[in-house]
Amino acid sequence: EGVGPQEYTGMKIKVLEWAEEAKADVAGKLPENANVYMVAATLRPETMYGQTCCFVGPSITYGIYKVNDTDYFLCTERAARNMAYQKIFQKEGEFPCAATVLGKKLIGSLVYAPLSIHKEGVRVLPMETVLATKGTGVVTSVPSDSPDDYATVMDLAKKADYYGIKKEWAELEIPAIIKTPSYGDKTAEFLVKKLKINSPKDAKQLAEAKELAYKEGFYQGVMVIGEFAGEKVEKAKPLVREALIKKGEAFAYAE
Ligand code: A2H
Repeated sequence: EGVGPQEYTGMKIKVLEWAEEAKADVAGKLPENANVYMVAATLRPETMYGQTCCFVGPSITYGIYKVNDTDYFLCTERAARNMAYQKIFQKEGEFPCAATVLGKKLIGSLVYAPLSIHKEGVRVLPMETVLATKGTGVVTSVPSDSPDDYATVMDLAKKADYYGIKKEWAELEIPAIIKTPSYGDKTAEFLVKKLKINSPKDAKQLAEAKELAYKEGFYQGVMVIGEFAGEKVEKAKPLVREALIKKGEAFAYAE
């Protein structure tokens, strides 16, 4: 990546119900009252109202790391190590692993995404393009504002059987989060159509769409949902982040 550290927001996405296949891997390995959070690294905390699912890489191995007596984080080992040195865990430099689970076994788990309009929870779904070497290896999906997320949920809904998921898991309502002069209030959908992106594998066009969406959203965007509706994105972004951190629903994570 570019110069200097990337300042992510680590979203704590609580596991409400494990997928059947994941159950066997976690059974007996965690205290009964343990809270397990999937941690998603995001650069767009102001869009978290629009989370519709949580992506994992199907062939990535995740660990469930002990944060303190009650809380555990699910992420890659690489991320857990970084967090341990950023004093996110109880003991600096230590990241005890309670269990490991392959991404594809997590698919279908029900999780609670803070701030999302989908209060009943969202599903864990596969994203082939998740990199194990970036962030936490977990990506929260905001298809209103991320072209990658939009292209992926469209593909998942289209090929639900192939992916072994329920179609409706990929078809949750996509609320408008940000309005911009160039792309309206459905930035990702607009750019995916404009650049004729047909699949999550259209890497080159998606990189371009990502760049355009990010710039327009940040500099020209106005919030149309939530506590800061009517405010410019530039202003709302750090405010939403602070509010999430204050509520204990997110934390600062850098790499
Ligand atoms: B962003 P950068 Cl609404 N593999 O969050 C692939 N992508 C990853 C990842 C990984 N291991 N870890 C994080 N990401 C995604 C929201 C969002 C994001 C929106 C719009 C654009 C956007 C919801 N998904 O990212 O390479 C995460 O998706 C485009 C900049 O570190 C994270 O922020 O610059 C972003 O990529 C981090 O990308």
